[in-house]
Amino acid sequence: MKTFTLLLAAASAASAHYTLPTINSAPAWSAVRQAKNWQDNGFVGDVTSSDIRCNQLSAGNETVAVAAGANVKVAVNPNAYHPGPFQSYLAKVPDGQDVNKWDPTGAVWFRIYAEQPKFGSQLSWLSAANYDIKIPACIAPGKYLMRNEHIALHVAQSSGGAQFYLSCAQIEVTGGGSKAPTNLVAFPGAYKASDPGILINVNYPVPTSYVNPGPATFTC
Ligand SMILES: *[C@@H]1O[C@H](CO)[C@@H](O)[C@H](O)[C@H]1NC(C)=O
Ligand SMILES: [Cu+2]
Repeated sequence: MKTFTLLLAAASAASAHYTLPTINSAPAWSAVRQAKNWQDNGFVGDVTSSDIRCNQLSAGNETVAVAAGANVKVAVNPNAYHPGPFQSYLAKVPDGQDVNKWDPTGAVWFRIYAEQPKFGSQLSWLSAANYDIKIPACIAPGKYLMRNEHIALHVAQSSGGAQFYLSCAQIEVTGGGSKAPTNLVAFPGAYKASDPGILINVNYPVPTSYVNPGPATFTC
């Protein structure tokens, strides 16, 4: 009986996993670098693994143009079912580097979006199939990687329990300005398993605040 219950739990957990395969309706895994979970919908659990960077399986082959100040529509397939925040980061592709292949190691990422829940008798998150993420209007034009993640917190009460669903998209920002991004971080490096937004019981007692993991969000 116990085994049966566990199997059911495992089956429902598996069906609740997801990928982030596209932005702005581009063909799946073209302007988004194909992620290791593209078939099994699995997650990254170790924040010290290099998979926390892009969970990358293979290079991209498209770039989506977006005006600075406009939104990028990030799709989650089927949807970000689990409770937890959506977050987005950018890293500028250095001059002379191939946007399809550049490996964004080191402190190159700045955060542009961090979802906060609504508070009440339980935490309430967007858990959406699409997230509209605004590209800062003041950043320099050029090619960027956009690291999008959903952090599932349903079993995050034990260390290593938080589940990271992520991928890296390739965009070319047009227009814009010249403000230098601040609060740059590396992946791995930006998160610790013990961060209060990663090691957290979201069910009991119901939190009255939530601290997003990562650096302060960059603003223009
Ligand atoms: C880009 O990659 C996708 C996914 O691997 C593939 O289906 C598509 O054919 C590729 N496009 C080009 C132009 O190589
Ligand atoms: Cu799941």
